[in-house]
Amino acid sequence: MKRNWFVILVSLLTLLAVTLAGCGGGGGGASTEAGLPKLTKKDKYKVGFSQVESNNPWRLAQTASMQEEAAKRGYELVYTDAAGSEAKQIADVDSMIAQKVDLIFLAPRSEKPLAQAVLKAKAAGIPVILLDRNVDQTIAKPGQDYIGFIGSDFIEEGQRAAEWLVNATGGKATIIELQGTVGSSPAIDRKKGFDDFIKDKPDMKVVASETGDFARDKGRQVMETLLQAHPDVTAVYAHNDEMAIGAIAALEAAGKVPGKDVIIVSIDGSKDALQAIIDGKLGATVECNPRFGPKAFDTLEAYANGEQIPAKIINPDKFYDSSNAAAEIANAY
Ligand code: GYE
Repeated sequence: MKRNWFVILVSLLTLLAVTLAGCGGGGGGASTEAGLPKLTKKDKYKVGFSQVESNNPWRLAQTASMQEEAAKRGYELVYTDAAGSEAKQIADVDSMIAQKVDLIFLAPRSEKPLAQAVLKAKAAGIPVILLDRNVDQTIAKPGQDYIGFIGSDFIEEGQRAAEWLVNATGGKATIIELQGTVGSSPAIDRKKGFDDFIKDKPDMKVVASETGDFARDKGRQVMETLLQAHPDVTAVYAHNDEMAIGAIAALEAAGKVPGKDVIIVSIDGSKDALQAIIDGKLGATVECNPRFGPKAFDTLEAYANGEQIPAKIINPDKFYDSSNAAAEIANAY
């Protein structure tokens, strides 16, 4: 009998100790309280950067920015390129875990499969910062499973593209939408932002919406096919510039004049896109800033200092159309 009471007492004390430890945090803020792996302060870190693919200027600019910033701070950067494959990206994160990097910067290809990679890194005691794309928040949570997300507000990007298109077409358009990579957060949110903005505008009609995987040639092929079914199209909304440029090629091949017969709007703000605006082929592009290096490494250092890291750090985005493309092209990537 006495022994039972003793067991109950010990269990209660253990529970109390676990609860108190969980509430501690020692000034680390939300990000360090909920079981996130810690980052010990060091002069130089060995960090991983898992890139999705390198088939467009946006990705190349992002990689260059990360490499430059790592070099500037004298950090070792373990860089991988998943070449557009989720399986490869998961394996890339595994190899970073095996190499015992201090922290992983992950640009996840899609929301669900890469959320599992975040959990694996956490289990191995390696903190993760998400760059430019997010993961499924029901599987992995900021401040708990990964430190936080740095990137653009994709819903707002979609809204801004829609707003420009409504003005440019007088609120009347037959639209083909070229979506980004299936299951990726920018594709999901850029679609949502655009759809929400036009939902009470009955003359803005999306007649087809298909993925071009954020790639120029895929965008061109998909546009060629969709044009056959919808020769009456008057507008294109592409989730990135590369697909918009592909769509321009498809329209020209079909004998249409982009910028006149068909108005095009996209997202990213690449040099090629600004040139297409100057040439009168692309109407406008919402900037999505790829230069993550300084902010990414500042966030790493802030985390190591025990500062509270927000769940989302949002990059401000500019906007380019015929009024500023010529003045801005020299600064574009
Ligand atoms: O718009 C696109 C890239 O995830 C925000 O991915 C990024 C997007 C960007 O391949 O061009």
